[in-house]
Amino acid sequence: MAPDTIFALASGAGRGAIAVLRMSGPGTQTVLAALAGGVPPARRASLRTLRDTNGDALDRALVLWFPGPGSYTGEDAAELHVHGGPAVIAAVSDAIVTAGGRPAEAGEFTRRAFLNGRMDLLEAEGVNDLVSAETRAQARQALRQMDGELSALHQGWAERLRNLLAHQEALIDFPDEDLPSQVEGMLLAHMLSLRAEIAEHLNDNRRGERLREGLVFAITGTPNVGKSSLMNTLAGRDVAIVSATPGTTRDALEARVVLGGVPVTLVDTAGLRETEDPIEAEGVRRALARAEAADFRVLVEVAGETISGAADLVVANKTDLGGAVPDGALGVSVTTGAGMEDLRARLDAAARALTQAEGPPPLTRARHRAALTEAVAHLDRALEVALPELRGEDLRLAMRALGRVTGAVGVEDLFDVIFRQFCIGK
Ligand SMILES: Nc1nc2c(ncn2[C@@H]2O[C@H](COP(=O)(O)OP(=O)(O)OP(=O)(O)O)[C@@H](O)[C@H]2O)c(=O)[nH]1
Ligand SMILES: [Mg+2]
Repeated sequence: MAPDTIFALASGAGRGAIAVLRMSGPGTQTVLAALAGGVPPARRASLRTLRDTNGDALDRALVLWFPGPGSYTGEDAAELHVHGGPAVIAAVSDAIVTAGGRPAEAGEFTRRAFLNGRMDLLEAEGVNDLVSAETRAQARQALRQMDGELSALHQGWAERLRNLLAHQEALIDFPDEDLPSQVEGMLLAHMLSLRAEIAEHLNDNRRGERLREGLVFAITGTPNVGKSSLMNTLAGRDVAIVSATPGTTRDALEARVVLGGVPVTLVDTAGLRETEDPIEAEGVRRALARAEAADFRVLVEVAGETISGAADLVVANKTDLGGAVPDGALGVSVTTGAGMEDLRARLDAAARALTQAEGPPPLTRARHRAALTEAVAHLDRALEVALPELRGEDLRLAMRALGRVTGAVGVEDLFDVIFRQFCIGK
């Protein structure tokens, strides 16, 4: 059965100067004939009057025709750049439905691009990440993935595995030749180096996933040291209640900021102390849990009143009161602003260090990590087993695991999960 012809608003919702409606599917030419009086020259912007079935004018629009298979989806496709008011968008959408189109589901254009071999699963995920990117650093990472850098890495590994498997099978088929012991030695050496390379890539401190998802920085310390004051200053708004009463903050409070080009959720927590008050005790429990799960912990203390605790950065606050800043701590005064520039620079650097990847593009999803971990486990087994037939089976399983990352094999069950995260129109 031929696929439906789908359409969607590809530009943002709401009023705008221009709105882009895109469509894809075998009925695209029919829709263009009905609305625009025919198919304009391919891949060139043409000004056309769009009309409904009664011949009433709906808008004057730029029409772009992208014949398959060279389009984004691999199908016949088109874009209508119409005036961006809700009435125009609604009227043109109605006319497309009348001409045989139906509204697209989330991610349906990119799903078709994948199914038609225009991109692999890693590249499709890169498209989604680029659309969702909030910062330049995230966009850069997404673009590398969309452009196929991560795919090339995986394809290279898959290619080497295929080669190993071919040699392994030759060993099984010609057991009596003279070659075997030499070939087997080489085979094992190659398996070992491939295993090491994939394991090295997994050992990346989750940089790519952290950049994609954003980081969590927890602000902890004893009561009344100025944690909430610091949070408000870093967030640039009044997120948390500040007061001279120790034990003011109970719930963990969050604010989204950008540090070093990375989205960071700052978490202000209850002051840590022994307490009889069950509500405050719950706050302390939550504070400890949030600090434990955070990517980075800022421990605040008051200059001159050193308290030790686990931290990635110790901040000695209230230097305006004259207390000494202990070794290894960063002295600041949230009230006067002294030292705050240094503190921001330190936080920027920490966020960058936690997410920056040198060399090959990093993994960006738990899905990739799980599949590669499985591939390494199969390679380990292949290296251990003595029987060539069994080794071949483990190599095949390792290849399957790798193939699932790019979508080369067995990912039908993943489609809905992956493409549902896309926005409609992508
Ligand atoms: N002198 C001085 N006072 C400060 C400074 N920063 C905060 N304070 C004051 O210290 C008191 C406590 O500030 P908070 O920000 O509420 O402290 P906290 O650590 O969040 O306290 P809890 O929520 O109770 O744990 C308030 O009266 C603030 O005005 C500073 O740099 N210098
Ligand atoms: Mg507080």
